[in-house]
Amino acid sequence: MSFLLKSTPERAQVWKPLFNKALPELEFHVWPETGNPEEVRFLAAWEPPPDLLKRFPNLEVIFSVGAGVDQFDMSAIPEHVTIIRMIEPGLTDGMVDYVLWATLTLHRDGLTYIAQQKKHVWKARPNLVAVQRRVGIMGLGKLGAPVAQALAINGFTCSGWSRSRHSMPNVTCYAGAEELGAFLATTDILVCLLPLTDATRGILNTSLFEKLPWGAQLINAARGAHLVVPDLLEMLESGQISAAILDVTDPEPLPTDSPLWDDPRIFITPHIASSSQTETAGRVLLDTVKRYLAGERNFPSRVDRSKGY
Ligand code: NDP
Ligand code: OXD
Repeated sequence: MSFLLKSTPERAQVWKPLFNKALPELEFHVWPETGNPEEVRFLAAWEPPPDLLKRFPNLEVIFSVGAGVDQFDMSAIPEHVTIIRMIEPGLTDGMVDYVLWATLTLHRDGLTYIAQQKKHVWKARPNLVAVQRRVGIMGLGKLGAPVAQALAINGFTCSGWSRSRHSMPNVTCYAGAEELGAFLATTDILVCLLPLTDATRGILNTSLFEKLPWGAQLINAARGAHLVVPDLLEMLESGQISAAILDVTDPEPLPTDSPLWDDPRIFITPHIASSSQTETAGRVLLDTVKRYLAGERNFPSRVDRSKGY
């Protein structure tokens, strides 16, 4: 029985000895070396190799080394194969840091001051304090919920929107399509932390932007395909949206001729909001494999194929 890792050399260097020590009976291979393909029961990858089941006919579990699974072609993964994504504290902490930074940047007019500095303009804008700024998080999952909590602790007036009803201290929670309008109407800074599914692709579009208060700002730290770029550009021109921080684009890397690069109201970061941290993610992966081998199947990180996340 074996475990196959297709990821970075840094992760392989740490995870292989970790697994070898804790589970010596499980062979650990690092792609492109696979050992006997018929022995591969577990695969951890960002993008699995092609012809997965032809290559590894006895595969039981695919782990995403990241939080998202939209990069997997689900139709090529048979139902009997369990899909597990990464939920680990390092990934969560990184996202909390990123969204706090992005929210504070927008809250304190950071993009305006960068643009002014380029033109040597000294011009103060009136300040709001955090409680006067309403931040709305789309997606209250493993990342969105701690982000909402952190924003609330930092004094922002915080709300969240998810598919099912959530409840958490100091965050007004909205649920489902019927409450989306009410959520948007009270959101000055909109943060997208939704998974990319058929239901959420292109959700950041004109119709949604028009439901936000005038001059609202956007942070997309989820996936580029959530955003309809021409709609954002149009909303920036009209003033309905005043600024955006985008960590993700479609495609990635963002083509050098994209209009997003040169717009002073847009701040681009190259998909660095957060990532699985080698040490903490390795321990989570090992723990999950141990529990799987002991017969456990209901992991919170198990992907529900009917929902797509
Ligand atoms: P989770 O699956 O834990 O949470 C997803 C949240 O979105 C849940 O609250 C879910 O609702 C909600 N949701 C899903 N579909 C809908 C819908 N149709 N309408 C309303 N709400 C919906 O995901 P994570 O928090 O772990 O991660 C979120 C995403 O962040 C990842 O899928 C990935 O794309 C992105 N990401 C980006 C990174 C970056 O560096 N930029 C790093 C890591 C992740 P409910 O709670 O009811 O199920
Ligand atoms: C992830 C990511 O999904 O890094 O983990 O985007």
